[in-house]
Amino acid sequence: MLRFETAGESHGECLVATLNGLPAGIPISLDAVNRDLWRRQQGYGRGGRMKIETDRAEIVAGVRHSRTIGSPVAIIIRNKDWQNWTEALPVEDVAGGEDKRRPVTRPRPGHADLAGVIKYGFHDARYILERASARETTARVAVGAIAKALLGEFGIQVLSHVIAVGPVRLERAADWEELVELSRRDEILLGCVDGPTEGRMKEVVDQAYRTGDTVGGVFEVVAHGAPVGLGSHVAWDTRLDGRLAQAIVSMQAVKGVEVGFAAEGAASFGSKVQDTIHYDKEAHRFTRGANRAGGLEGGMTNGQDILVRGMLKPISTLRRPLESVDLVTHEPAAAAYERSDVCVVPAAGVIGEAMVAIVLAQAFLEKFGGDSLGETQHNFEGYMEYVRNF
Ligand code: EPS
Repeated sequence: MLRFETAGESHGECLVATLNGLPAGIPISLDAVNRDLWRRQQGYGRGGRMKIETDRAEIVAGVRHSRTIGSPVAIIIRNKDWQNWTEALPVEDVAGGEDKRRPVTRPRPGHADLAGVIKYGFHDARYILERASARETTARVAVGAIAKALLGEFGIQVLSHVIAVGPVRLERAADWEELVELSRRDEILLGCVDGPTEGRMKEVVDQAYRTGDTVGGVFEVVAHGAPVGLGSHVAWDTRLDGRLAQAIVSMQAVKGVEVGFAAEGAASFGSKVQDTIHYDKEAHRFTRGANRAGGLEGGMTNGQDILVRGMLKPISTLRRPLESVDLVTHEPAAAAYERSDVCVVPAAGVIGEAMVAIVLAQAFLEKFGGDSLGETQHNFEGYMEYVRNF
């Protein structure tokens, strides 16, 4: 069973992740991990924090000589901003540091602040927001890059693109080569494959900048090359579509998820929605008339590209703050603001890739197992030969 955990506060010393259950022998490139961390930091509308940080993974266990050795992989990503918070957020409560504390007593609508302070018994939302912050996703992206390394050994790749920012939407399908090209760019605007549409998305972000507002959107994660049969129809918690949905909605600010063309399908007749089945006798394989199911039928992969979309609400920290109430005085007060992002949809796409890669790697290892990469490959190849002869 592939398991991962993260720890770390947004302005603490570092973010930490552990990943346990990988076979030995998977090639790991720190450059590839750091490239995904860099991609997560990009996008038009990112805030001041991204100018402070240059996220880099330090792998401190589980990888030796560039390959996994079967033991838990442990990763650290240091927060450069920590040096500005050493007195405000110390581990030990040293006497005299009280004046350095910056209590947050005006909870932000839409953030974890209010429910968190009531639940955990604080009158300072600092202790909640430090962990609720999407900074935590840095650790998920590092883990996702390791999961991608496993999947890559079996020809499975996971990428993303932005299909909507506010009301501006990409009105055409993107093909896989466009996503590959997008992932190689060294300058990222809004992560949309269509230039004119991306330009209109930028105008929406500019409008949010001008008005002290924020804007959300929709990203799509595509997993290419997955074999038929990952996940299972037999139980609610083995259905892969449900597991992917949980992974995507667990991301900060994501309020909705769509597998394939779900919304469109709900508004159409069945004859227009199902992907017809065909057989290519020369290639010895089943083919489909379309991919509206997003690569998942009955909670199992069907061999087509896996399509999962995340719907992101606008970030809840607004420069022009919304109405709130002071936790101490109970008087009306403007919500807290230090700094924030205006738009994070392209970054969310990269985080979505990580979550999809982790869930797929889990399902992959459930099916094929193996303590070493060679053993996993042997199991995989045997199954693929069986599928070819089916
Ligand atoms: C984030 C870092 C945070 C926020 C953002 C995500 O940095 P700071 O709070 O120091 O500015 O920019 O977190 C939120 C959007 C949020 O609402 O908490 C990051 O690394 O992605």
